[in-house]
Amino acid sequence: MTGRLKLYWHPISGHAHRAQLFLSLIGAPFDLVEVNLAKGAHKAPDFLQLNPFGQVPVLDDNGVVVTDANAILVYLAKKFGRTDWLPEDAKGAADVQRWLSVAAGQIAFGPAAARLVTIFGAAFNADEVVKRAHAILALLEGELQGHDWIVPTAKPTIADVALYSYIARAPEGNVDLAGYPSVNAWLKRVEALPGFAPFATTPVGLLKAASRDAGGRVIPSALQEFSP
Ligand SMILES: N[C@@H](CCC(=O)N[C@@H](CS)C(=O)NCC(=O)O)C(=O)O
Repeated sequence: MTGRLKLYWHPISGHAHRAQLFLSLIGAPFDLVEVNLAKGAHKAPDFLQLNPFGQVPVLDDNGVVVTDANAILVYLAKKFGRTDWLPEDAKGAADVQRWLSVAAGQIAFGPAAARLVTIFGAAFNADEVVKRAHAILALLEGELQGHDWIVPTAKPTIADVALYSYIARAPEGNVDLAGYPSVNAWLKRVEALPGFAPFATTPVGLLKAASRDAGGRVIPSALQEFSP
């Protein structure tokens, strides 16, 4: 008998949400294990044994440990035979991988970095990361015109899952999504998928007053939560 999957996670991590979202979309039985980033639990020896990078998310599948959000998506799609989310043919797989690279590249260094500035006061040049965020959003806006999903197929793929969390919360990093109607329509399509798991909102950046969270948990003050 095997136990449930365990996802080491933190509520305001977009990378962790990416993994949680996919687990939820495919209906895999899992438990969340909150890693206390504020107290440095991700740098403690027992966690570093799981992930030497000292980062969430980490998936533990009965002793099979998978680190890195995109690697977790691939693992889960393969493990559960979900070729609908990750095609097996050469071109289909390459089309998905292309966007996983964007999630780990332009998204991480654009909207995700902009959010790190407003939530944690990260030492990035705010104007530069916001500019990068708009560059990738403009590209995505073009790609999504006339298509439901980022790989233009009839159904979503793990590429959509990989891109969702940090784009949805881009306003928290002072990245205004108003000029991107196709991106907004795509966000809504993802949020309407059966099994969708909302990502907590943090009232910072453009979300200081408002909170568009599709029913997610609101973290009243991430900064407060992260003070000792
Ligand atoms: N490449 C990793 C990046 C994960 C990552 O940046 N996680 C952040 C939370 S969003 C983290 O744990 N940061 C703590 C640290 O780097 O010390 C992935 O895709 O999982």
